[in-house]
Amino acid sequence: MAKSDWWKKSVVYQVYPRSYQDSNNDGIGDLPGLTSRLEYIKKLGADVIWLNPIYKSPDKDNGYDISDYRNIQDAYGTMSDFDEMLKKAHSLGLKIMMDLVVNHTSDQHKWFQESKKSKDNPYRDYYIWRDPVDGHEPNNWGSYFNGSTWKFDETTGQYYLHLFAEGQPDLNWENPKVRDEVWSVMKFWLDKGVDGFRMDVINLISKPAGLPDGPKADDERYADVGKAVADGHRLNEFLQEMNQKVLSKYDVMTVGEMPDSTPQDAIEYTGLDSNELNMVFQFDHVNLSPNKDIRLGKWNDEPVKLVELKKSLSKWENELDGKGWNSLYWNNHDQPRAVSRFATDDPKYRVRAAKMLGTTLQMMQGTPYVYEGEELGMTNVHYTKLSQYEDLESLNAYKEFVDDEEIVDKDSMLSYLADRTRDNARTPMQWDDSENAGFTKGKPWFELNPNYTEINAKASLDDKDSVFYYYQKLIDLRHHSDLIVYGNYEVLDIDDKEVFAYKRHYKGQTLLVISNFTDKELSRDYGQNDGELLIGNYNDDKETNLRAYESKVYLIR
Ligand code: TEU
Ligand code: CA
Repeated sequence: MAKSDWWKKSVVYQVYPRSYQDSNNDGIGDLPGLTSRLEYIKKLGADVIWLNPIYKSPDKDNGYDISDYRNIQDAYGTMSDFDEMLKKAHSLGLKIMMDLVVNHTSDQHKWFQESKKSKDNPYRDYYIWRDPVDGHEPNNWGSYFNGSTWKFDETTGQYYLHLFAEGQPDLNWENPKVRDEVWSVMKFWLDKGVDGFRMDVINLISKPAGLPDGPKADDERYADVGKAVADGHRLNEFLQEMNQKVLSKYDVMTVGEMPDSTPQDAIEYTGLDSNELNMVFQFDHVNLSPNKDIRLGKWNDEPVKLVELKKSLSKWENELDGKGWNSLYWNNHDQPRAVSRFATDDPKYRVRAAKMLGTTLQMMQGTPYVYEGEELGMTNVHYTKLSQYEDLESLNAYKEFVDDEEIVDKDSMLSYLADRTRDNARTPMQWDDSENAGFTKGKPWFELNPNYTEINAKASLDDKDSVFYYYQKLIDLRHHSDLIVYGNYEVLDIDDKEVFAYKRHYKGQTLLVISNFTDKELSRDYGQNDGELLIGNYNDDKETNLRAYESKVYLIR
């Protein structure tokens, strides 16, 4: 089938359905709620919606533990609600990209329920079972969600592998029957007319032969499982089989979520002749400023240094140019809110800073992703008590590092959680200033960020200087510019600690992008006097003068 590259020209809007819009007042966002908000997403100008998992699930990890791939979670509605949502999206010209979570299932999935019954059950080999070694776990891998990746099961006296939570056993991709099951699930949704997949941790599906121990420091309890498993020796083969058996038959968009992948890996999967995926989500820039104590990993509260951020993003821009394709994101349902993390949520600068970040990212080469609420400049929620958290990653980390191992004190850990928790992204969408921000008339499943009275969609839509309309303009610029879509990338003054500036070049034209990441007034000259201002977050242009969080884009002919 002849493929077009519409996904290179598209902007994706991510919807976390649980927190988007409740339609029946049970406090949980749902599909009819989303359907009622599609015009809003269309108005922003997005082309594609990435929908986080909506399948049947015990919800240990908010839908990333699936117990039935072909049915809708009751709280989200019915299959006919889904069909209606898809139909309306298509009628508005919006595409729907589904989340495909097939590194693991829920432990409540029928396959796992069978698998654990006996060693000779026909489904035994759908998962990864091993005998104990010297009475303990088969190897030293540590789960992404803390503790060992192995869980002992009394019934058969073996351990099963789970890279994430205990309730998320890993599928055995070595088994061709498992792969056929996955292809069949994919076809089920593609034949309904969905427009693509975001593939959850797809670079973890091929485990190393023999499942050997991973490298670890003496004071570490477990080895980093990402380093031990990511980009395994059969990954290319599995992805090519997926392409040949499924994807090649449809004109769809695919993005592989790939913790621990390098640009070289990404080129292999998304390269022009790879026949695997369109693009990957890499993690380098969201993994910056980890704790100095490696045992604590991402748990820290130090801001990212601009020079490191520039180096990280520039590396991906440069290395993939002409060879692969980037996805561009500041945040998603696993990350803190962009404006709080990479700029400031100080009310004095928040709007300016949110627009500055939008400019910096969306003018790069790649497909931009906007996470729900980013277009309003929604902020972190700044929790101070453990009881306010919901996400199992945060709760497990606190338990392991504060209660069990006592390697960090309570106050520091609470500060780290506030800075980095996934819950920052998961507070409900802020629609207006009525009770619960118009998200629900019932009791919300998760406390709202109290700043919804100020920061909400209604206020944004009523204000022509809002972050929303600025994002709308950024998206519109991309839709009308091959320079923005295809141009190559040149970072300027990479060691400048205050300004992120770069150029894009295409067919003799140059785009110049300048962003002041500080609250100070600065002076910089990149030749902007010769350019035509396309967009900026102040109402006038002072050329070489850069005001607090000022960002502007010039076209130089
Ligand atoms: O996330 C993959 C992943 O690597 C996360 O563990 C991520 O590193 C972490 O959230 C950041 O601290 C995907 C999904 O996006 C996430 O929501 C799921 O929990 C996870 O896979 C398991 O399915
Ligand atoms: Ca609901």
